[in-house]
Amino acid sequence: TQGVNNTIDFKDIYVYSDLTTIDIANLVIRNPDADNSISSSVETIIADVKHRGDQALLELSERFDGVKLTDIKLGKDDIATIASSISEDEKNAIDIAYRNIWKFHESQLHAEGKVETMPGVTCWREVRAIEKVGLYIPGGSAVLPSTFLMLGIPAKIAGCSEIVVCSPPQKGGLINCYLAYVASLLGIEAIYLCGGAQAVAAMAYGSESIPKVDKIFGPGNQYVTRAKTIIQSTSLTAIDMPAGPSEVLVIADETCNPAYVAADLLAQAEHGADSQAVLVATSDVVIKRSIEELKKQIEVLPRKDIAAKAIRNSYVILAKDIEEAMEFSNVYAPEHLILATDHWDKLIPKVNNAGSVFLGNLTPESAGDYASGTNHTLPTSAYARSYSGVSLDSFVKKITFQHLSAEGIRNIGTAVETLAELEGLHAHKNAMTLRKG
Ligand code: HSO
Ligand code: ZN
Repeated sequence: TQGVNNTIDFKDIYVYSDLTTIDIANLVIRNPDADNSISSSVETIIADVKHRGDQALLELSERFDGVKLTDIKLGKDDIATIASSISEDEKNAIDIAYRNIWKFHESQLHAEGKVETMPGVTCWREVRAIEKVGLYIPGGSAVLPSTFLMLGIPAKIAGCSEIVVCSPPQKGGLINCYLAYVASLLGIEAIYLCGGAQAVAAMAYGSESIPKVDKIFGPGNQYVTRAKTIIQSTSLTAIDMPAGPSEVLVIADETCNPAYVAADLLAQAEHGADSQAVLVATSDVVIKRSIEELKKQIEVLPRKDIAAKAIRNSYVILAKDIEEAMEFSNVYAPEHLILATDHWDKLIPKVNNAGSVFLGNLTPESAGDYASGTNHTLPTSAYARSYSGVSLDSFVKKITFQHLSAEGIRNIGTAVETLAELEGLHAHKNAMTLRKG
């Protein structure tokens, strides 16, 4: 196996105090070799779908998914039949996740009050659902019904009037039974058998079968991500967030359980060879024992090869104390942050940049990935410095309203006139003067 790296080791172990600012900046870059070579093929696909619609989609499915479809749309009856094949235990598990995710997202529905900024000047915001949303549910190396729950539930709670779902066809030209079950729970009546960049293009521009949407959500491979970035600036369709490979940063001190730390790192690593699982620990012993555990646990994983590659793409940092560890974490801005320590409560105020945080030794990321209630669609690649994860807010707009009474005009009129005057905008001034009388 010449040229194949079979070792299961992190790229390196660094001592935090030895790192320069430049070293840290380099460690924080996730995909140094992410190239743009796929851009031109994604642009070709988008143009093709835009101009030839369904015909292009059918040909692209044959080329990329190896499936000759006759119909892109899978209807309600087919979905119900496919969904019926899942076991009771599987149904129960999905139902528990569904209820918890629903409960947590429903709690985000709070109305704001009206504010009288001056007597007679009333301002407020009202929430309106984004009317048409598109959910992309990947179906490649892993089919993720959990992602369907994470996107479909807030879309339903928000009250989006049209929820378009695209997922690549499986080999038999259908969809996975778990996706079908989630669709039936959500009352979604159609799934479009369409994946990759072509699905994004279809939802952005519409085709004979696939309706055009206002915003596209969901993770995907490099092609899907590139297509989302392109359509965001070239069509009227928005996207949830820029998405890169998934990542976790675990902060561990002497109160951690190294077996749990290893398990959490591997849970991240099995997502993809380009995933990153970073360990920041406050002691040599914790590092040594966590790595030993990781080497033991990885052996029995069905996705061992993927996980091993991700670990080779990841590193460990030895910090002098938990504060130093937090300092690095805030610069890294991880999608997932696990605080593997009994002293997690005092760290909460120190978390500035992270997508979703898992507190204490009994809180694995898997809980949030599937069933605790929080959303697992989160900002990666340090975007957690400025982006939030998907929530109910992602599916709504907030519209401001205002009303001025005669008293309001009396109170605010002169200020508006003066401001218009100083900006040299006399039509603005006049719109107030006429009303003031
Ligand atoms: N960790 C992934 C979500 C996921 N995990 C889905 C398992 N299934 C990104 O947050
Ligand atoms: Zn996961």
